[in-house]
Order: sequence, then structure tokens, then C-alpha cells
Amino acid sequence: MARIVIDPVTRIEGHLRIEVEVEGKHVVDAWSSGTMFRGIEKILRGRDPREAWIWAQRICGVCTTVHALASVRAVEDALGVEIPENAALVRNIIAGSQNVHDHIVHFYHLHALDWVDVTLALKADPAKTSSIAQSISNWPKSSATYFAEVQNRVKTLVNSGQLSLFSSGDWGHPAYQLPPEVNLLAVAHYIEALDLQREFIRIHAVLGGKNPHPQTYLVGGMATGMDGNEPGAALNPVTITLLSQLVQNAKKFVEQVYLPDVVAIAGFYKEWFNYGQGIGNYMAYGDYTLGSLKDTASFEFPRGIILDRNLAVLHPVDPGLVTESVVHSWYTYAEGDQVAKHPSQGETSPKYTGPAPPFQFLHTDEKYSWVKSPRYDGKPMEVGPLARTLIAYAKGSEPVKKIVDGALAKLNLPLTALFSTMGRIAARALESQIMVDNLETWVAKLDDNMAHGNVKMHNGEMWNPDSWPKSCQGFGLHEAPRGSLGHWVEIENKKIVNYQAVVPSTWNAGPRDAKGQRGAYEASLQGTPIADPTRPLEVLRTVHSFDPCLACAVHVVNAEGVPYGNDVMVPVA
Ligand code: NFE
Ligand code: MG
Repeated sequence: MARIVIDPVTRIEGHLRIEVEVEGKHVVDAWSSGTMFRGIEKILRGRDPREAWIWAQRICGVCTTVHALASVRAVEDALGVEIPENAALVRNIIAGSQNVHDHIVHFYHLHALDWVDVTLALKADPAKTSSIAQSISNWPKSSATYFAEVQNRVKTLVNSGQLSLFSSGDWGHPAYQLPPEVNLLAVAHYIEALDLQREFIRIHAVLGGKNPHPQTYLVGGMATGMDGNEPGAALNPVTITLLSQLVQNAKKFVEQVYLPDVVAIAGFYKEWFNYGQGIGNYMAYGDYTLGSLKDTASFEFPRGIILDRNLAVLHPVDPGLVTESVVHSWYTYAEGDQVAKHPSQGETSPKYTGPAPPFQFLHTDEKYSWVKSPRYDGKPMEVGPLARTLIAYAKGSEPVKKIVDGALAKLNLPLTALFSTMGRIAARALESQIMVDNLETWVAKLDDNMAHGNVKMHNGEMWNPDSWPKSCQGFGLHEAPRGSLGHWVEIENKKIVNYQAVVPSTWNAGPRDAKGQRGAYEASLQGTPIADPTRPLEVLRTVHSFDPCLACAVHVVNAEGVPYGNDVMVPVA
């Protein structure tokens, strides 16, 4: 038995360490550790709830905007505020475009190099790549000349000795299985996706002034001006046309590049539909409505829980049953570390008790992470695009069934294949397709409202703090790209007295709980094959399939500002 440490895990957001125990050629156990403390929940205390979203949004710059949304919803819930339809539309478009942007960046820029050997692209015959490309898609950039040009660009890069963004890959690893031509295709699309994502996210600039971190949220609506007769308004006929074009471009990319690439690459890695199963419990709070968030039945992305991979029964979600445990996390609870606390009563009291540097392994029998362990009704849950897709499927969503069944038929795989590493990757692409269709509808609806003179964007009745109850509590939920996100806020005398965020990557990256139940990363790593213990690429495949964001998961910065690594796991004061 050997223990392998991957620290830092790269091509993620934030600071993640994975320790795995390997017996023979397989992982038999795993520990996931968030290695950086930040503290945004503490920073929020004492502040005006109307500005909470501005601070909370800084939890992360990858899933930008999602914390602003959950935060503003939490405060609206506490104050009993509903928002106008236009504000819901603008929020949906901001969040929906974030979702698609995030999934594209994840597949091409954060995850593809686990599956694609860039150096092999040099051995490809561009004419063959061209015929493969044309056999799977109508995407116009598919000529042999085009792929030869891309190949030359990669050659120049390799010959320069500076691999730049392709440096430090596991090139030549035996687990890479794509033919050279498919590697070249993927590299071409990696580069194209860089341009696409930059262009597409202009949607945030139109609706929110900037990206990352749009600046137009308001408790009670949005501060996005809308006026069909006013060229200076953020939303006018010209900018609506721009939004439509940006959505159309992304839709074409998702349909003609992203989805066909995922299906093509998955076809060469079918055994990865067997690995990485994980916990088997999936949760989604659900999201995306034009009405009240209390009307959960109206959500485009449905709410529900699946237990033990049983798609025949969809369980309801009661946010009152969410808890966080710190039995294996470097925090203390006033009532003792064995209790599991609901976020409305949650506590952020950091206390590092891990080994003093330098050290070889974490004390995984004790506390070993800055991530807490969220549980639903005591059970660990996987959250994210796969959870959402399975829940929508179990609920009978026609568009989701159609697209999932279509992709599985192409790969000749059963539905149960989705419970896997490759299932997570596929779910992200399928969800992007569903989301671009929604974006199209929402932009058209905004246009229609504007044409009918319905330009209301904000309900101002609770804006004056004198109208607030002396004390109140609320929570705001959102389906962020990586999964179910919740913010809980307590307000007293017009100020925030407690604030807790329980975040998608907290659910997935969290450590064991008091009962020893593993978190989603930990559970999914069991059984992972390891061809070469000195280069555990396969472990990265499964960990990356969750699209880890440790900045989100811990949302808490090392006060010394020391760079991160084994030797800087310093106690935080
Ligand atoms: Ni920082 Fe985030 C998303 C949130 S993740 S990436 O999606 O919330 O855990
Ligand atoms: Mg938290």
C-alpha cells in the first residue's frame, strides 16, 4: 500500500490537496483537503445587508456572480421582497451565461488536457482530422488547411521550448487514448474556445457593467436600465440585438463544437463511464423561474434528491435539513465539534490543528481540511451538472430526456453510465445545450417586455431600512455551475449579525463527517486505476470532473500572504 499526494491540484480554482492510498493498480481510499483559509463570512458581519452581495460575490472569480445572486436572494428572503419579472430575466441571463461560459472553460481549458495529449497533435494528418471533424459536425472551421495551420502553431510553440499554457502536462502518459487526429481537433477547439468565452461573456458587461463580478444587483431587483427609446440605457433595441447575437454564437459553438467533441472524446474513453461513481446521492435546489422563488414547481432546473442512484424516486428538498460538520475540518464549534449545525446557526471559527510544516501526509484520522462537511438529513450529496441532469431526467423533463437519450444512443450506453467521471463531463455539455436554449427564450422575453413598455426592474418598497423588522433571517439558493449554492443571513438592527455560505464545492470537496461518511471527491476516487504511481493522471481526471473550486468551498486568505504548497500550511491566527 502506498500513499500518493497531489498538491497542488492545478487547473482548478483555489488550493486543493488530494491524498490517495493505492493498492496494486487501483486507488483504495482518498482524502480531499482544502488548504487555504479565507474568511468572507466573517467579513460580512456588521455590514449593511443591502451591500452583502458586493462582498459575497468576491468569494470567487470563476463562478463569478453566483454569490451575488445567492446573497441578494438571501436578503430579499429575510425582508420579504419579491422582484419584477424583468429583474428575474436579467438575473437568469447573467447566471445562465455564467453557467455556459463556465462549462466551456472547464471542458476545454481546465479538463481537456487530462484526456488530450497536445504533443500527439503534432503527429496528426490534418486531412484526416478534417474528415473526422466533418463527420461529426457542420462547424465551418474544418478544412485540412485550417488544421495544418493549427498544427504549425503548436509546432512553433513546442520548438520554442516554451510550451506556455501546455507546459507541465503528463504528455506521453499511457492513459492517453486518443488518436493523433482527434488530439489535433481538440487542440484547435481549445484555441477557438478561448476566443468564444471572451466574446460570449460580454453579456455580463451589457447587463452588469463588467465581468467578472457584475455590478447591477439591488435588493428588490436590478439596476440595469431598460428603455426602448433611450440609446443610453443598458437595455435598448441595439443591446438586445447584441445579446441575441452573443447567445446565437454560443449556441452554435455548443451544438457544433462542444457537444460533438464531448461525444467523440467520450467514445475513446468508454471505460471512464465505469469509474468515478462516487456517493450515488444527488441533490439540486433547482433554479431559474420568472416568478417567485417560492414557487419551486416553476423552476426550469427542477429541485430534488436522488438517493442510492435510484432514478425511480425523486425526493423533495427541505433546506432546513442542511447541516455542516467540522469534525474533520480546521474549525471549532462552541457546542463541540461533534455537532452538525444548520447554516442559520452556523459558525466560522478557524483553528488549524494539522501537522507543522514540513510534513509528508496530513493527519487524515483527525482534522485535515479547511472545507467543512455539508450533509443533507445526515447524508453526503453530490451536487452539480450531473445531479441536475439526473434530477431533471427523473422528473421527466422532455428536453433533458431528449438530449440525454440522444447522446447515450450515439455512445451505445445505458442511462446508468452517467453515474461516473465521464457522466459528469457529458452532463455539463448537455446542460449547456439546455441553457443556451433558455437564454434565447429569456432574451426574447426581455425584448417583448420592452416593446410593450414593461420596463420595471426594481421593487423599492423595502429599500428604506426603517421599514425592516428589528430582526429577521433569510436564505438564498442558486444552482451555480458547480451545483447547489446556499447563503444564510441573519439581520438585526439593520446590520448583518451572522452570514453563512454552503457552496457547491463544499458539498463535493468536503472531508469525512462524524460518521466517517466520505465527501463526493473522496468517494468517487475509490477504484480509480493508476497506470503509473509517479504520474497519477487518472486521479486528476476524476477530481477535475467535478470542476473543483476551492476558493468557493472555503471562502475563507492566509493572513501572511505566503505562497501555497506543502511548506506553507501555517496555522492561521
Ligand atoms: Ni468558485 Fe462556485 C460554482 C459557487 S463552487 S466556482 O459554480 O458557488 O463551488
Ligand atoms: Mg461556509
